[in-house]
Amino acid sequence: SKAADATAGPGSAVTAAADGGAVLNKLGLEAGHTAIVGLQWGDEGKGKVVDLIAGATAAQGGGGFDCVVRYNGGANAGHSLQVGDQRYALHLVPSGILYPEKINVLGNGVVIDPAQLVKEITELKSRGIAVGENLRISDRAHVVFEYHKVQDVLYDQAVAKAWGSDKPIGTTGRGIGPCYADKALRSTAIRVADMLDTPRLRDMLPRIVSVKNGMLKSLADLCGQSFEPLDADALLATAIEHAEALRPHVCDTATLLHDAMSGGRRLLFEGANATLLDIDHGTYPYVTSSNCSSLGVHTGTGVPGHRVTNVVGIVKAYQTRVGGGPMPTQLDDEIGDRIREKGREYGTTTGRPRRCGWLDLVALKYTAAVSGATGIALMLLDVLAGLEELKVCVGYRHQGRVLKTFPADADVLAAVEPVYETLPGFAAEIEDCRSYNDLPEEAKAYIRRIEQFIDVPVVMASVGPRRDQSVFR
Ligand code: 2SA
Ligand code: MG
Repeated sequence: SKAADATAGPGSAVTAAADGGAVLNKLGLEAGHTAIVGLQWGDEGKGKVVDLIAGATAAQGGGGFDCVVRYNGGANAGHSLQVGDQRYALHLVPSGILYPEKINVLGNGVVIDPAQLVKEITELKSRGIAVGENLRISDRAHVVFEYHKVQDVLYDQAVAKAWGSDKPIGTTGRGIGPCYADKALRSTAIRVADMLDTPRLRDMLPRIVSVKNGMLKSLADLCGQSFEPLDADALLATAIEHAEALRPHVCDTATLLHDAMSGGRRLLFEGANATLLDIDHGTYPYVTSSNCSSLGVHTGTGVPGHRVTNVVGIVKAYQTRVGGGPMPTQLDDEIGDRIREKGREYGTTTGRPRRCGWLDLVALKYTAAVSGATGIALMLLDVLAGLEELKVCVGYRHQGRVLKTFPADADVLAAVEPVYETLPGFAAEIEDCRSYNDLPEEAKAYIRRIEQFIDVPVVMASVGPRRDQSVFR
């Protein structure tokens, strides 16, 4: 409720009680383990939905979630949470940290940047949030080091040099791709368990740094840049320091989650990035390096597929994309600019302006299927208020034909011409709507068209950043 939002602090029982159990019932999440997954190119507003749901406690009836679990990605994710007048920007720590009774898990599929994680923990503690036994880190997760970040940036530059400016992925520079690449390469990878074993780390890290320095020097040469080799001793000292800070949180998280499920506890999986950025099912090669669709839950945590019965697909009422890669419905006009300004479409992690455009229902139908969405949360609907008409993309035309499936080839996706359907816009601002019936008829028609096209119900719509700015069907 509005009153609770205005007065209660983070994690306070008042906030949880006010919008907890009721929200679960409204979303159809009374039972089962649940995944929250973005169905576009990220920044759909997953953080708000996770926070709404995580706020539900078992005491509120409906049996709330006990564990909030990250399964993919790393510090390339950015969740901003608004609780009362407090704003939190989290990159690695799961959003459930604001509730003292929740266990927050970074699963084996997450890549851990120790410097970033220690920084987030320190900041949360300094703002009065308890971070102890409630944060668990997988001993099997891979660790991001400084050389991964240097490689991330140099590699995109080397690619730009070899191919020209359209080719680079436009990564976040957080070392994500190089860390997952080392995971696949194996010999130069360091997992959290290795980092905690100081003698092993002392043995491994200097050898790895010598290999990395050789490779980074070649990349820098290719880019015509000077390169200062990384200092293995300094990296080792920092890594040992971070390992000590993180040690109390590290465990076998797959076993922890299985024990939790056996004990009747409920799990909430928090996706980072989004389904169109999934390395297998996204718009390859313009993707990130993890399985960000709901499919990543299973490999990224050790919880098998049949255990996750609810998948809430998070969808923005329009389309955005940041970094490289095609986006068929992109608007390079005043409507695109208007959406960017009203929706504050600038990256949480890198601050980059996002490309904006009309909602792409062809892509959404595909991602809803891949991620197995059982319900849709439609976010940022308020941003569309005031537009005379709303377009949605209902087909891709390519070389004179309308494609039957979402194309695997990024060049085809770049060449398609969207087939639009036009719906009437809604003139009135909707940020004060508190129930579905408060919405203008045109907004309801827009919602109905979406669910009809993708054949998944829209269970909630968001009309503003605050918790109480949510309407349910
Ligand atoms: P990387 O750094 O290797 O993962 O970059 C690869 C591509 O993936 C894109 N990318 C993103 N795009 C949008 N949002 C991202 N993170 C969100 C944020 C967090 C979220 O707000 O920062 O919504 O979970 C994100 N992360 C990666 C990137 O632009 C490259 O195109
Ligand atoms: Mg974001």
